[in-house]
Amino acid sequence: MRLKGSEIILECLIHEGVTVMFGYPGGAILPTYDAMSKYMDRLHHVLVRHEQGASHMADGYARATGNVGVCIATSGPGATNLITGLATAMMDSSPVVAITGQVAVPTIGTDAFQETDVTGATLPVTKHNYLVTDVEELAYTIKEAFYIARTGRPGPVLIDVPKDVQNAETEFDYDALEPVHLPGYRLLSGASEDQIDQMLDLIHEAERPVILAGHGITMSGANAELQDLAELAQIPVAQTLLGKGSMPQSHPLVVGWMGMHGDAASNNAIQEADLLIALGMRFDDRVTGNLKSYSPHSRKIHIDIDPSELNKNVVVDVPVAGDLKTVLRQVLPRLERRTHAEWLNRIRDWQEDSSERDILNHDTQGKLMAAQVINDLWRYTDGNAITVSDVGQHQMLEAQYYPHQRPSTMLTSGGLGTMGFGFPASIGAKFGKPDEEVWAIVGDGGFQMTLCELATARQENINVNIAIINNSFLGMVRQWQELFYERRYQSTPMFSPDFCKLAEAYGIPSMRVTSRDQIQESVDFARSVDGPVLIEYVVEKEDIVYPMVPSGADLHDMKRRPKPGELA
Ligand SMILES: Cc1ncc(C[n+]2csc(CCOP(=O)(O)OP(=O)(O)O)c2C)c(N)n1
Repeated sequence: MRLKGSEIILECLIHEGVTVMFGYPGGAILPTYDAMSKYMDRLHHVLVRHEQGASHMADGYARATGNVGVCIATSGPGATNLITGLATAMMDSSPVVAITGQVAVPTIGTDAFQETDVTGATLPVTKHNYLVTDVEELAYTIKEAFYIARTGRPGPVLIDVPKDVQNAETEFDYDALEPVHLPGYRLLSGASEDQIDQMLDLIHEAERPVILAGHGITMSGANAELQDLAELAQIPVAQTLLGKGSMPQSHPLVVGWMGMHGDAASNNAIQEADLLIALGMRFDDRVTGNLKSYSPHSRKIHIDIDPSELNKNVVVDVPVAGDLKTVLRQVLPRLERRTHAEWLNRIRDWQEDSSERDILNHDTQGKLMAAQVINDLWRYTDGNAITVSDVGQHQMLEAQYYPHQRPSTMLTSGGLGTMGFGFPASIGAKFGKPDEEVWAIVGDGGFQMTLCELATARQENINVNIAIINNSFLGMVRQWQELFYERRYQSTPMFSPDFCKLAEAYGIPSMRVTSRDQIQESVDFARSVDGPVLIEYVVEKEDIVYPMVPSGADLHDMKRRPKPGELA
């Protein structure tokens, strides 16, 4: 059938399984917007209020579902507004396809109105990108883009389509498209027999092993294999921020989270381990602290789908480039049972020490603490919501106080640490998982970066619950100023609008919570609203997230909350 480029774009999206896309129109993408009216029964377009929101929504959709999220924007400023979201998706290996309009091919390079070198600008923040200058290549390019976004180590892919290419006509037959063939793009599967032998030897010999479970577990669908490995050989599991939920948090072998604000028990275990089994993680500096003193007594196995991650930050004994699920399935049949009772007891002692220091076990003299809010949200949502946190203290507290039992239910910007991600990503997540309860957990600072999407939430009547943890500060930066800059609070005290009045202006129901006994009511209220709802939790202004490994310090050198009765 003969179709225009604009129609081919939308046909291809449908063939790729896309049902919703997040975008904002403009001159160079107008032909594609014009064509949308024909496809509205199969493709829902969500009109955002800022293109950054579109890229975060596509990312939130992708993280919640594992499917590719799609965002769409016009040339120039529309495309450049996507960049923060693409970089966020890139750092966390999230499959996103972005489609941007470009000025017509003959005007490229003339500084035409709203022309930007979008492929140049997004090169470092995409897994791959394309400028399509011939309508004959459009359909295959889109097919290839989806393939690249979702295979191997997933990531964002951008397709820049000049306006005249959208208007040009050609024959379209999706089923007749060539299969994707990419010389040099090798999809990895299993490990060699030799590597399996080496891994098994190290695991069987180890007395103090620790599994480091990363985001790759869930992306590879290796959750059951992880649990089998841990249970069979009785190996404690420490998780990265994005690895949370890879195994149920309540599982007795899950020690907790690792790194800068991770559980002390995990960090201590890593430092004292004689074997690290790193699965689908990348030894980020927030996870390792000082590399020179990182886990000094351990031998190390590292399995990752991306060979460039191996021996990048931490040199390991057995590097394995492969798909985690496949590799673990090779290991499991030959794995011998182990007990490690002494090692697990030692870890339990560290956990008991942590619970004595826990703010939840302190008398907070009636003050409402952010940790209490988040822990109560967990309690009253039965620990079963999808939470999408923004970046800052509330994000770290979410990771500490909202234990997740299922994969892909704790979404946050880990690698880039993008403030403004949480709220729009929660909208994307809810589109992907309409039957799940979705909470955006955001700070007063980050929420103000993308709060224009309140209008999107209202227009779509999307049922997201927004929890603003309002401490009247850019809290995490204030924390660093308190600890490392002698309390010089430069540019961190924060004026905010009356969030409840703001919600009202958007026609969104809201509630302000100032004491702990209102939290249950706030959750009941949020659940009773069919559509967006905003709850502002006014919390203690100057609290510190403990434990904290200062930037670049040794992983065991944690600042800890004093036990009750101890002086700070
Ligand atoms: C886009 C962006 N700008 C700046 C930062 C640096 N930063 C990290 S946390 C933070 C403070 C966040 O404050 P808020 O959103 O109020 O959350 P809180 O820490 O108080 O929970 C800042 C400014 C960032 N991560 N992202």
